[in-house]
Amino acid sequence: MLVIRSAALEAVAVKPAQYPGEPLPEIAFAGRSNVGKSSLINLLVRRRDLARTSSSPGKTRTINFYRVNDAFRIVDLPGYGYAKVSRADSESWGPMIEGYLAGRPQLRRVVLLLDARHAPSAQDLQMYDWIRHYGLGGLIVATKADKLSRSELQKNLAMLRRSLAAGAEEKILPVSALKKSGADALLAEMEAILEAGAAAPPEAKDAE
Ligand SMILES: Nc1nc2c(ncn2[C@@H]2O[C@H](COP(=O)(O)OP(=O)(O)O)[C@@H](O)[C@H]2O)c(=O)[nH]1
Ligand SMILES: [Mg+2]
Repeated sequence: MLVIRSAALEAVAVKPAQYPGEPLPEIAFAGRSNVGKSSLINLLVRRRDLARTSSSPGKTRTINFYRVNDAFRIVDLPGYGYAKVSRADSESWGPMIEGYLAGRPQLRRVVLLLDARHAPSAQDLQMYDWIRHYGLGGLIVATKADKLSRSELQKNLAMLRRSLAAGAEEKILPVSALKKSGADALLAEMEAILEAGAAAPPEAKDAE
């Protein structure tokens, strides 16, 4: 069981020169603004306020690197899909994310967060295509599961799986930061990802 003993913000970056230098393995988290990404990161590391949570979405336009156990990093990618950001901000988002996905050899996986209540947006689908393109897919988190009944949740997990055309090997894990549920299953996946990476470094990720 992955036990998080320490977690600290190590770097806030808008360009690769600002990424941390030490090649620790990284697991990144992506999703629409307000999907619950900061809340989930805080739940994983059991800190109320490591990643800032906000009821005014769209503010995080940086890539935030959290160093965990001095062994790996959780990387908070900037949220997308919020209308009220400046044009300059929305134009810098794509290159910022792609620069990270394409140019970060120690990146092991990108966890895509989707709201358990809703069908994925066009941008969610595009994001997941991108994640798959770089060979970093296979783990999806359905957030805010507390907002659904058990049967609605089961129905929506199946809907998300169909919408993403996700295969049986791809995992979709429900979580609730409010009820503090789902973190253990996600931490177990993260541990497996980190161990697999240590055993056999992946091949070049953008090979055709
Ligand atoms: N009911 C419920 N609300 C949540 C949950 N996670 C986050 N929220 C709320 O959703 C809003 C956005 O959360 P935040 O973590 O800042 O989202 P981010 O923009 O993706 O980082 C906040 O008002 C949170 O309190 C959850 O599991 N359940
Ligand atoms: Mg956030």
